[in-house]
Amino acid sequence: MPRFVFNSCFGNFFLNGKPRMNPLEQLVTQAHADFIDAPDAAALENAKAKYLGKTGQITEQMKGLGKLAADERKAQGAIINAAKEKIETALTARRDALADAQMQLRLNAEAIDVTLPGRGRSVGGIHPVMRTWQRVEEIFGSIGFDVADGPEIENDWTNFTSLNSPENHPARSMQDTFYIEGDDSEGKPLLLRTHTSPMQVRYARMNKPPIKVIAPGRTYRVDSDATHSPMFHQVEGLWIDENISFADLKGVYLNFVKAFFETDDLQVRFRPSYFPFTEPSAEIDIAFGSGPLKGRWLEVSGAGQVHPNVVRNMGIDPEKYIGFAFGSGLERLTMLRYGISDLRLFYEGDLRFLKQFN
Ligand code: 2U9
Repeated sequence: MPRFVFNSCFGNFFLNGKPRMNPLEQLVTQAHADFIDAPDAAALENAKAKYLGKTGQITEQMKGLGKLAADERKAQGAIINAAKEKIETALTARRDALADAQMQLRLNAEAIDVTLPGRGRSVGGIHPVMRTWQRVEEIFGSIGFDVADGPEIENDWTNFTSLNSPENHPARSMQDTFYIEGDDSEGKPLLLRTHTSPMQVRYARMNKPPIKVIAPGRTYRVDSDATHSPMFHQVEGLWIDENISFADLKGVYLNFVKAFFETDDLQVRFRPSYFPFTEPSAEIDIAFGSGPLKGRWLEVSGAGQVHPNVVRNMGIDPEKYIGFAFGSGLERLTMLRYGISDLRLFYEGDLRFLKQFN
């Protein structure tokens, strides 16, 4: 029978008179070997449970301490703790080694060839609607029109009331409006402008006649299909002076469409219409004398003589001053110029479409 003799001071064991590793040292050595053998993190955690888990061998040794006398418990406790620390150190070392190996595998698999040539940055281009916006500003600028700018979030008075669409007036329902939560300082609703006209009202209130201005910009209406987008672009024009007539409107607009479509071979006609802010009002149609759209009347704009109420709301005396206004959709002008059939193409961000304009 082998006879173990335990020296509690040094933890040394003698077997049959020869020095031997004590059971705790053996446990540490075994744990170390088991951890090294663990091929991955899951196996390592299983090996850990064998020593440090609830029923692990170190834990069981700890439980046994309760049966020992106080001074022996202290000495034996220190020895078990020392063994436990060694096992934990071995565990951490193996965990780190496995994590490093894992990372190395990933680095190898995801290696980047830094010698490959870069992809480069392609040059962006101007959106076709923006191109139209720029052209419109250039053309009207060349005949003395200023360009107005203003907020896209508007108040009720500037967007509707000042433009002869008082509250509860049926004309308001002509434009389905996006309202913003919360009111302005006077408790009136805030909204996304439904047209660019409020910019012109603001401009006219800050400038004296003659007023000669265009207002291009984004506008918003609750509308979405192949021919309507909830956000779209308009350009409106306004000329107010002491003696401005429909003849001036016709001259200015004809000059614009000829320059914009780069042809003199077109006709313009006015059809009676209704807008709350103009009286009389008209739709403007054009017809090309050649090209794929030859001979077809195409609606390009609304227009009219500015209503005296609107002139008054701009802070101008309607008895002395008179003028015209017009409004066109920038998308519509762009579609006619390039022969685009679906409005939604403008907003899909498809480079195959957009690249054709640059
Ligand atoms: C002020 C007074 C009057 C601008 C006008 C139109 C007619 C018009 C539409 C064209 C296509 C809007 O984008 S669209 O749906 N616009 O028909 N706009 S007269 O009248 C004004 C503007 C400002 C102070």
